Amino acid sequence: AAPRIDVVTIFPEYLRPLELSLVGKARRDGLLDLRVHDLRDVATDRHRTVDDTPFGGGAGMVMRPDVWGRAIDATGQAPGPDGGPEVRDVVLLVPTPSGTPFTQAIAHELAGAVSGAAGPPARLVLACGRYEGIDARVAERYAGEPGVTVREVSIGDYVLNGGEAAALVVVEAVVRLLPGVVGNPESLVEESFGDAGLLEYPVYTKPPSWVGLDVPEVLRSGHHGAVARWRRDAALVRTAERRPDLVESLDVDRLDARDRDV
Ligand code: 6GU
Repeated sequence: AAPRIDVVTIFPEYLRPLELSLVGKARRDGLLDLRVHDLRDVATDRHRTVDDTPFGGGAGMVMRPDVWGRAIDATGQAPGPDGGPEVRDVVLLVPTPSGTPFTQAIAHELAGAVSGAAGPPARLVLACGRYEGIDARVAERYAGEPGVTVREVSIGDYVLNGGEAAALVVVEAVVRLLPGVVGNPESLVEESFGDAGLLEYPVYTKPPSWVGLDVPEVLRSGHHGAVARWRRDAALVRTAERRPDLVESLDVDRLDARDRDV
């Protein structure tokens, strides 16, 4: 069976970009079983209510745990492609500005989990909250469920109106790491946040001169050793300028000996 991802949201149309480009192609090629669900489908009143006022007072609305519980449980009821029920471990991922930072390392973990890199494949369920968030008992309940891992993650230090845009980010970051999705897996290794923990070096293509700006001569020299050296230096300079926090956490043992005093 293809790796499975379920997204639950009150705005299923918000996830339409997942029909496009690399993720859309992975789905059409049968490399990914991605399903988007409308949270309101499991609401029980005639207004299909999913939220209510916060206990303790305060502004805004909070999403109801009973509605979320039914929606999350329902993602496991959907039969597999063979029509039979599936029992698989679940990673419940909740995008929230109060979460732990979402990183490339987490993307790799999730890709490994859903593709069954180490053991039976897990299902990944993304729960997109709106308003002031989801009643905290939802995370608590599923964290206590055998076979379920709950991860509350933030995609950065800014506030979004809901988890949907973050879910798009998480799905794209994970899906491109699934086996067979990126045609040339070499494009996965030289990237920012790849092995070395550095930002990517600047890249150039034709024309060699544009509006008075020239491509660095070394890149046109055909000297592969010199090109590699230049790119390595440029990556280090760029990282030091833009992300001093990353330089702090560089693993000295994984640096080229020549880089250690740059
Ligand atoms: Cl993951 N969700 C929301 N709603 N806002 C965010 C976020 C996530 N990450 C940063 N801001």
